[in-house]
Amino acid sequence: MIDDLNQRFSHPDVRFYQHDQLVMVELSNDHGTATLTPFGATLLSYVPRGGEEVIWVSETARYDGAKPVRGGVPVCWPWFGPHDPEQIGTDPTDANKKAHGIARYETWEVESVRSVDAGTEVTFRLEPNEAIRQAWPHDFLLRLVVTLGERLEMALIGENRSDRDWMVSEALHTYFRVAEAPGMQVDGLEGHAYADRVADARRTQEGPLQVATPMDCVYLHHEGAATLHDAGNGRQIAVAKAGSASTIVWNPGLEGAQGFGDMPDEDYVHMVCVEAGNALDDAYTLPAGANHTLKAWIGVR
Ligand code: TA6
Repeated sequence: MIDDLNQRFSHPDVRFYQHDQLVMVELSNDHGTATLTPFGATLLSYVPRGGEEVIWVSETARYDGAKPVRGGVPVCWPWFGPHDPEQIGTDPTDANKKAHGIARYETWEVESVRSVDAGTEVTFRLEPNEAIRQAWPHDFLLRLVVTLGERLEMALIGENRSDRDWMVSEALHTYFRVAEAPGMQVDGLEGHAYADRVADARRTQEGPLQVATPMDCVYLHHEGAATLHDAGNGRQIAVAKAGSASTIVWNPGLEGAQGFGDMPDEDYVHMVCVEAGNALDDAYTLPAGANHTLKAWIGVR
């Protein structure tokens, strides 16, 4: 399997290898390194050249192919959060409709590996299979294109191949590794309305955000960039985006982390999710035959 992938997608910047039950793809060029797994098409590491790891992955994460790896950038699609039958417009039925949609539980196909002007690019694709149809009975093609360039670019392209329109909510659920999440400043969200899912309230962000632990907020109609001030690591991490009207900021806090079997209790201090997405009020209709691209760029300075 690994030999086959290394042969089929032979490229000087790319290497496939096995980690427990998962295949890994490592990209490495003058801009840095990035590691992904086709399981969930999940980015697990991004180290810009001369810099340090940007992405948080739990030390106790499982790489068994049964459960999403805790950390990295899980792909949430075609629904974000718990399945909402009214919003998605499909029948509510059963446990097949897992949190954050179907994409992060599936092994995607590697479609291509190539050099592009911006850097080195890998593309994964996902199409319906039996398990997916139990949860999502509509034809689609989903691609994730990741480019390791001056910045790391992720493009999630969803195509409605069915004969009816449906709603999509989604996110590139990016876990950032930071020195100290509690109180960390995030710029760019000021003045935006948000849904606070811890307090179950709607509010407006006054001034720069200071990360609370726990917090679970969906910033609505937010199309600009957000900048994390990771002062303890002497860097700023900017998340720019396109095709995304929501930015989700999440930290589980101590109690939340204690509730996860795949996360050390104290690690909530060293991670925060800042996610490019389209969620809650920003879910959109994807008409039959149409496609939508959600992009995020991660840059460090
Ligand atoms: O993006 C924030 C969130 O939706 C939270 O509500 C929290 O549940 C988190 O994602 C992680 O979800 P998971 O299913 O990966 O444990």
